[in-house]
Amino acid sequence: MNAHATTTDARATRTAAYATRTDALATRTDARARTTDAHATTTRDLPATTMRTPGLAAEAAPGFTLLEVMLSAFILSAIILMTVSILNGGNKLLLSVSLNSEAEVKSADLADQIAKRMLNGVVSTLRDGTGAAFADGATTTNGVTIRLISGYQGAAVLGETYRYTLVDQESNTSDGIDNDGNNLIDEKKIRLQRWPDGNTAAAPTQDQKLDINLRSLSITRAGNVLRIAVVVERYEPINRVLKSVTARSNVTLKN
Ligand SMILES: [Ca+2]
Ligand SMILES: [Ca+2]
Repeated sequence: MNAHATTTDARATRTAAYATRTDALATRTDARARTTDAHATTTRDLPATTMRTPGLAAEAAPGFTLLEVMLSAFILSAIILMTVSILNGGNKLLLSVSLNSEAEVKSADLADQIAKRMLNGVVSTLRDGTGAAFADGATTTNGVTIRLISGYQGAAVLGETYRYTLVDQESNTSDGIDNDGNNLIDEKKIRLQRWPDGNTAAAPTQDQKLDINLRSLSITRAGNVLRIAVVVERYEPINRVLKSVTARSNVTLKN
């Protein structure tokens, strides 16, 4: 009976010990639970600071507003228009300068051609384009006739005669059309005739129209100086405004 009681006491002691271990386990579980709570508290506290970053991303996510897109498109269009306008203006200017130079070169070339011819020798005869007198101080618009002295045969003067006259280039000389497409209005041309002597009633040995379109020719005699001016016309390529270019060249006669 005592042995049994002792065994029962021992069992009770083990039960008590087990209960104690269970309590300890419960205590550790509680402690772990508190730690978890503390961790949970910390974790819950974190979003209070870190949530602000996702908050900013959430604000940027919707992208540009319609107004912003329209404003950007307007600004871009304005820039493109300005660029095209500047480039176009540059092209107009370049084309205008190029054609202006071309007209000036052609008209100056003709004036120089007449001038150089007169410089070739001493003049024995100087008249206008019709063969009429060309007095000092006078201006002729129909042309000029000049005979250059190349030598003498007894009392006779030798030398070729040149005549430059302003003639119609084609049938309609007032329509302002560039018919031959060389950028110059073709209404008038310079006709060059050449005779081996002073007999301008005879057939010339040379009769041609010089390759330039003119509006007018003007030659003024001032002493032994001839002031030659030729005028060419053309339309501006872009705005179609009629433009006139005048080239002047002076030649001093040897006599
Ligand atoms: Ca014409
Ligand atoms: Ca022409």
